[in-house]
Amino acid sequence: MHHMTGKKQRTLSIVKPDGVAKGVIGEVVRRFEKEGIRIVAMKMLHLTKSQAEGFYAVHRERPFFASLTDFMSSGPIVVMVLEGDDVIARNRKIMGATDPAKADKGTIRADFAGNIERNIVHGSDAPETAATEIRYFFSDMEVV
Ligand code: FUP
Repeated sequence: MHHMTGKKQRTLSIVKPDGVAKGVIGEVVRRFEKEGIRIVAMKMLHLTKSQAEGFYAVHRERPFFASLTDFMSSGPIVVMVLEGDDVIARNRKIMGATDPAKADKGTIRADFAGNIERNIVHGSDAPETAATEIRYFFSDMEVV
């Protein structure tokens, strides 16, 4: 389907440590490509605790912050920049709801996630956060 009036956007996607451990990097990438979303940057890295805290700084007062940042620094992740028309919303639809128990059938989280914390993928939620999150992981030169 062509989105003639859609606005080209970029968003940050992360395959979290549980997704890498479960061997679903390729499956996540396939779901993006199948929808015509372009991957314009990609790398694997293993966050330190303080790098995970920096990424999730907006959540630092939440009760789950310590556990979430322990999890996010527990193993390698794959970070990607996705590009396409309305890609922020489209990515979040492909991901499914934060809590996999509430995620629609056929979404990444419904299919693979264990619980609300270990939920396989991250996706930016708005253009401003997308820009901030992309900058957290990628220099301009690393985005094609
Ligand atoms: P999302 O935008 O779907 O990633 O969800 P949020 O920004 O609300 O939450 C960010 C991350 O915090 C989630 F991916 C997992 C974690 N989280 C919890 O561990 N417990 C909660 O109750 C809510 C979020």
